[in-house]
Amino acid sequence: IIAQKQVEVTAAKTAVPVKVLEQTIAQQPAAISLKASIDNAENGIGIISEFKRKSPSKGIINNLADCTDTVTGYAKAGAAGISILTDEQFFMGHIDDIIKARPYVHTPILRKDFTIDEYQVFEARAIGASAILLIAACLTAQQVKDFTRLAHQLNLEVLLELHTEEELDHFYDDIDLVGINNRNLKNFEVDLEHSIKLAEKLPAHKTKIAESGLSKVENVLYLKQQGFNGFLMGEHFMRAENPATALAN
Ligand code: IGP
Repeated sequence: IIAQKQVEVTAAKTAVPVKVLEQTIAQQPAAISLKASIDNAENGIGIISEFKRKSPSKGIINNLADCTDTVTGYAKAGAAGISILTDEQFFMGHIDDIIKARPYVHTPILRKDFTIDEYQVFEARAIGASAILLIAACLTAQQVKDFTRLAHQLNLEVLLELHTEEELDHFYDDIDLVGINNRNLKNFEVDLEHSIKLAEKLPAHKTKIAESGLSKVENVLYLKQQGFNGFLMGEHFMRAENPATALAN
């Protein structure tokens, strides 16, 4: 994945140099805080609903739904945040999905991608995202620090995704939100108990997001009780007959 991503990033850099992104960023309004939106969510349950056409584990999930329509529906239904996959190769996403949807919603948008290069951090801010994803499994602890520092300079928040105990050394207090992926990216198994054990090792005050494999209300309530504040859900909404109204229903 990382090698492929490097190819994508190199092409993007050539097409739109960082200098151009910086000019766009200078004209962007202040980013809306995803952390504040989750922390202030009604009933302590902040849903981050995701727009995802395809994934390596599930294949095509929904490649017909319009991103802007879906995202507008998520926002209307009260999503605390919206996650949009921008990875092209594995998830059939595109930065244009965020660029098009952004003007229609006031909800904070998470740019969901494999961040491996500073360029993507500039790009995320330029397209109007509020937060970026950093996946510990893809990065060194030093890269997490470097990308976080840059993100904060650009007024972007950072969601650090963890899955194993070994990855805990990638966490430090500047991280805005910690996501714990319930899904093991190697065998795609979902295990909530594993996530709960990992969450207990993080500071209690940190905003925590449970990610993946969530479709049942009782699981969300259980995870809330175990200290999670946000819930990242994609497939459950994307497989609905109409993803735009799935959260409202
Ligand atoms: C959403 P789900 O099972 O509700 O569709 O999962 C989200 O957690 C998942 O898409 C995800 C992901 C990622 C995708 C979590 N971490 C990292 C790509 C990269």
